[in-house]
Amino acid sequence: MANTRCRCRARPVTFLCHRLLHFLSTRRLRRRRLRLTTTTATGHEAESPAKSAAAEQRDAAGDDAAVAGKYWAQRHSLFALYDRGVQMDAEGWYSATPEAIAAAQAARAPRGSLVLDAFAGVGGNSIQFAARGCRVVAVEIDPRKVELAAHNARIYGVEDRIEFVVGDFFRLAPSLKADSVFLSPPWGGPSYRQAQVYSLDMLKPKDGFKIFQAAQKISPNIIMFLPRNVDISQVEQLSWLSSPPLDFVKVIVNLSICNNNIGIPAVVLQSEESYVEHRLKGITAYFGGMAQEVQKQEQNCF
Ligand code: MGP
Ligand code: SAH
Repeated sequence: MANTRCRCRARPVTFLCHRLLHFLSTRRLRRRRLRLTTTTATGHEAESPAKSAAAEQRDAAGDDAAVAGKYWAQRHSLFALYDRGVQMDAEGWYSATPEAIAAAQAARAPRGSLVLDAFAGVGGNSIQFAARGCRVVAVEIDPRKVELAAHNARIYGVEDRIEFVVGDFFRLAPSLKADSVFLSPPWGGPSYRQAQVYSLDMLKPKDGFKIFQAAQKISPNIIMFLPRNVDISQVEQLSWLSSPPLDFVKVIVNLSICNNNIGIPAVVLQSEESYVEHRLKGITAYFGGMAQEVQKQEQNCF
């Protein structure tokens, strides 16, 4: 359905620097500034004449113009059905997981399982988990985004498999149950690229360790979508947060970790680079049963 190809490779991570290209494209895109508003399928902007203070603030951010132009160009790779009326907001434009990547991430979850999408945004990941045949609880703090996500889910015909919850993941976490948890938290906006190495402390609204710990209380089977410049050694450390502490041995490439078979539930870390049209978009880290699933699927490839 998408004319976008996604290549997800489980391999040691190499950091690709696009900053020069990005700088050049940013200058060009600034000139073609598109306002960041809810946008309809026809490309007409559905912005109300009296812009909210929050919208004004967003528009004021220098990066936003470039982001809007850039992501408008990428709209069909973000949502292949964009032209059927998918709706976005400012943050949605730069945060939605490109559809082919979201589908590849969802393919790691067993069909019929219950997935918690803790930071659901405008629905990019929830929709693909539901399309995979999973049941989804989609938590999102911004009520407007929940409306957009529910609308987008209807376009994909998967709304009956997603339960949308408006709320703060950290407050809701103790009462949530799921077979696996998907984490795609805010990275701090498009300026995440300016960090030479992105530290997990830079994730929002809490640092990556706290986010991971909250998820771990729900399930050890976790998928995390992270910036391509993330400090991979920190990602590896996340799997050591288990209590009681686990012994690990490294298996498969240098990023896969499993327990040493002493009777402690396996915690496995796999990470893969997620590409769209040969462009590295982010790093997907798989933990626990999700990582085992990745290993199984990778082995079946050979
Ligand atoms: P990007 O790096 O801003 O775009 O985002 P691109 O086109 O790769 O940039 P360039 O440097 O090649 O020009 C890439 C992808 O990362 C987006 O499509 C989103 O899926 C994801 N992403 C980006 N941001 C800023 C966020 C964020 O704040 N939160 C989450 N969850 N994902 C983000
Ligand atoms: N994966 C999504 C994008 C997620 S962007 C997609 O493909 O569409 C991260 C989202 O986390 C933002 O929409 C933001 O509003 C939301 N968020 C931020 N803090 C949150 C919190 N405490 N609880 C739940 N959602 C939160």
